[in-house]
Order: sequence, then structure tokens, then C-alpha cells
Amino acid sequence: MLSFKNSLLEEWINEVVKLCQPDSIHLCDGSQQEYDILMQEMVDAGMAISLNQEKKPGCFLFRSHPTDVARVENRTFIASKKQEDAGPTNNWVDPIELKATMTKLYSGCMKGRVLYIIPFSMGPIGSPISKIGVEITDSAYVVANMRIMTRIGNEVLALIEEGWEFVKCLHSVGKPLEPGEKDSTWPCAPSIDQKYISHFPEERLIWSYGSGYGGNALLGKKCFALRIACVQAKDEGWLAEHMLILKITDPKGKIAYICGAFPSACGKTNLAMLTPTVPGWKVETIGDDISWMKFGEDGRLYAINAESGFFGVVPGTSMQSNPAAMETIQKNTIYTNVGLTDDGDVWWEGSGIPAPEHLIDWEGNDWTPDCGKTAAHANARFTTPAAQCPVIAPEWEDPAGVPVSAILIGGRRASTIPLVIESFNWEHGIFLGSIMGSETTAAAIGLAAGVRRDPFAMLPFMGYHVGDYLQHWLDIGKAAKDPAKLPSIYMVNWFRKNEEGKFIWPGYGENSRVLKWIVERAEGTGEAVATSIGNLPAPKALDINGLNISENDLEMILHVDKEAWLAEIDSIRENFKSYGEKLPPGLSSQLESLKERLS
Ligand code: OXD
Ligand code: MN
Repeated sequence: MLSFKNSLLEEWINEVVKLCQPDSIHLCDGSQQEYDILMQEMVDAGMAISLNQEKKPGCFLFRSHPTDVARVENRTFIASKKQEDAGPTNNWVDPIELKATMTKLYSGCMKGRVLYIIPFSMGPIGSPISKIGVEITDSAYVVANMRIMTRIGNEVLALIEEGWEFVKCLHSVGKPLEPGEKDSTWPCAPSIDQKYISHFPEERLIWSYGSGYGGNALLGKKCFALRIACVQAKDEGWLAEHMLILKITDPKGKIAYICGAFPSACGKTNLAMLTPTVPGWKVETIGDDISWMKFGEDGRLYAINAESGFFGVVPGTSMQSNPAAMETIQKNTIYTNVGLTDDGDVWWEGSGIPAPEHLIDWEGNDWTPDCGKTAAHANARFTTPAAQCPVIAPEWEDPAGVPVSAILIGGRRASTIPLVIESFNWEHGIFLGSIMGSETTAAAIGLAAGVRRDPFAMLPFMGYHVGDYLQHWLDIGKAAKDPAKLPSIYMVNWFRKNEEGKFIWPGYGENSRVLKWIVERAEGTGEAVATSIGNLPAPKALDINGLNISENDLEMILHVDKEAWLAEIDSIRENFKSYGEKLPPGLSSQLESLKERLS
């Protein structure tokens, strides 16, 4: 029996211990020494490889099981008491039934293993915007990653003991060990249908079983900071969002903070660390994935980065695409599923570094450039401390958060959506957020080709009904003391293609040209023209000095394609139908007004 001053914590831990039957228990203090010991144990057990210490000091490589390489959306469940509260975008299971199924799985699941208790804070410890969780896990890999991605240990435990509310996060890799059985290098449940990433929103409870990878297992990230937190945010009047936060400074030293929602794999980390090509402008990073926003006394929305590390996609990260990330990941970084070079360094596709003649690939096999396979898995990841980022803003851990001037929303759209649209007002901005999405191909993810709508890039992360979620965004606008102080909302699209199927906009650092216009709009100097779909940059308002783009291309990405928008309206209406009665009236009236303006 473990004993704590906080009886809720004590009861829950003892219940879990009884159910999961670990061999031993380890309460994480969060120290460097604890981290070093755990890492050494994993190296000794063959689960981790310590990389060449001259080239990559403090760095380790892990290789996951080939069946456990990414978030499993079809095994992710929102088990609200009522099905209608989960809505059409989530997998719902009755919570009583789900708990019965999972209790059987959890029974004895930690035999032969250590049960780690990780008290953690999402956001700076003690900030009025932060929240606390406790993850119980049987994976030392999870402990090590959680120490980078969140703030863990004694200081957080002290707050819980003082009576701070905490979210209960239970995780098991789902592979008990028989007496004497040798552990595998990446234990996980043997089949996909034994994996469960379950959320009980009313109880603020997460149960994850069977996977050791990323968002399935690091429960602070998607499970807590988005799926559970967005329910807390709705109940408490704030916002928990899948957004980067960046700081931008103009040549006169004036500062603005911008949040940005983009679906996974649309370059959020790159945008958060962008090197502007516009002379005199500077971008620094506050966060790259999760923004929690609350109204401050002055009526503005203040954002914190809920995390303390970056869990970024490795392939494609290079000195060209993201020099700041490249510098960040040179030390104290956990690499998962990249190639291991013969001199103990790491390599991946799109690194900008020529492929070595030989390496060991992410599955542990010999690899040569002509072998027909990639060295790194497409979803290989780095876990790296945000504090190491060369462009991290000094105020990134300010407990008060940073005041947000603008919110960007954007997906991957080859046509229709211009480079940037400024919303007319909050409600119109929420409408744009509700219709954002990316084109899919039937081949890629088994969906019908078309636009997959991904409201505010939260589709896989909404802990409740999408209609209620969008209504909450509308309500936040109504709750504002001074609507003029609300951030302006901008839809952006870096992914427009021409007739030959080539990207028109160069992206990366050149996106600073769009950021510049947005900041100038906030300052009242940037010029716009009102169109039927929103305000677009006036001719010459977008700074294209030194950019190699033809008149024709520029015209194409800044024009309203009426035919395409009329077709878009039909597709949006189809999507809105799936919300049923919970479609916010504010959004249907936005759709009707758009149609009127177009005709
Ligand atoms: C992520 C994701 O890992 O969005 O951040 O999938
Ligand atoms: Mn993300």
C-alpha cells in the first residue's frame, strides 16, 4: 500500500496496483539522475541504443515494434455516458462495457514489470492556465519521453498533495511477462484489436492499453492536453487546441503572438520555428503542437504551450526545412525509428545529408541506398527539450501565457482556398475553422477522394461532439468582454497547386510574407480587399520583394474561384448534415450568407 496525503490519489494508485499486479513500484521524482538510470537500464536490456556521444551527446535510439508505429485512430474511443455526446467524428463505446473489457485486459498486465507513477504538469507548474495529471505506466520509455514532453516529478506531486485536481492516466504496453521470460525490445500487445486508447470525459479519465508509441502512450499529449482538456475547457470557459504558438517581431521591435491550427503533417513544427525571408522580421517559438488559451484580466486571450518538448516527425527535417529543429535535436534527444549509421549516428530520408553506403534501418536490418526500403519509418520521431531550441522565445514558460493577436487555420488544399483569407469577424472565423480540411486520395487512407473536413485540426482530438465543440468556439466570442480584443482569424493555404500539379507557393521561410501582412493588418497598416469569401490582401499589400513568383501564379493564389466555391458550399452542406441537431445555427447562417455573397 502506498500512502499519500491526497486520498483520491492514494485510492486510485492502490486500485491500479491491485488490478495490474506489477512486480515493483517506482514513484518518479523527475530528476536527471532518475532519467540517466532508466536510460542505462534500457540500454543494458537492449531496448535503447546510446548514440555516438561525440556526435549526439545524450541521445538515444529506440526501434518500435513494426506494428506499433503511430497513433491508432480506429482504436481511439470517446466513452462518454451518452453516445450523442461523442458525436459523429468519434468512436463511441458505452463506458461500462469498455471498462469491463479493459479491466479484463489490465488484470495482471504488469506482471514481471515495474509500475511507474509520473506526476506531471501540462503547462508551467502552478500557472493558472496549467493542469495536472498522473500517468501510471509500465513503460520506462514512456517515463523518459514524458520527462521531456511535460514537467514531471516532486514539484508536481506537491501540488497534488495540496489538493490540486488531477487527470488520471493509466497506461500499459499490454505485455505481461511470465516468470523468467525475456522481455522484447519493444513490448506491446500482439494485435491491433487489443489496443485501446480510451477516454472517459466525464470522469477526466484515460485508459490506454496495448501500444507504447507516441500519442497512444504519452498520455499528456493528445489524450489529456486535447481530448480531455477540450472537455474541461468547454465546461470552464477556455480553449484547449491543436495549435502552434509563435512570436513575431517586426523591424521596429513590435511583438505579436500568433497561434496556428494545422492538421498533423502540415508543417506545424516548421512554421513554429520559421526563419523569415523578409528582412528585419524575426520569428521565435512558444510551442509547436498544443495551445491552451484563457481570457486574461484585460479581456485578451492568453496562450500557454501545454508541453515542454517537441515530439516531431523526423523524415523531412533538414537544415533547409527547419534549421532550428536540426540544432535542437543534436543533444539530449530520443530518436525513435530512424536509421543508425555505422559510426553510431542517426540518418533519415529528407535530412539533406547524403545517404551513407550502409546503415541499420528502423527495423534493425542492414540497409543500403538501393535496397528499396526507407531507412527511417515515415512517422519516425524525435523527442527533444523545447528549452534547447535556438529560437525558443525567452517568455515561453511565462505562467501568465502570451496575448494572442491572430489565429491561423489551414489544411492542404490544391485548389479553391487562396493563400490567405482574413475572416470578417469572429463568427465568420469560426465558420472558416469549421470547414478547414485537406484533400484525400482514395488510395492514401482508404477514404473516398475529396476533402476531409478537419475543424480546427481537431478531428482526431475532439473529446466531445463536433457541433458542441464549434458552438463552444462561438460562445467564447460571446463571452469576450471586448470583442475588439479577440484574435483575428485567418485561413491560410500553403499547398495550392498549378495545372501541372506543382506547388505554387514556395512555403517554409517565405510564409513570413503572409505573417507580415497579418501583423500589419493587426497594426492597422496592412491593406485588404473585401471579397465574398473574406478579406484578401489588396494588390501589392503582400510583400513579394525578392520572391521569384510570376504575376500569373500570384493572381491564381489570391483570387476567388467562384465556381469552385459554389461546389465547396455543396460539400460543406453535406458535411454539416452529419452534425444533426447539434449544428450550431451560427454556422448554418454563415453558410447561407456565403452563398448569397457568391451569387
Ligand atoms: C502529432 C500529431 O504527433 O498531430 O502532433 O499527430
Ligand atoms: Mn499534433
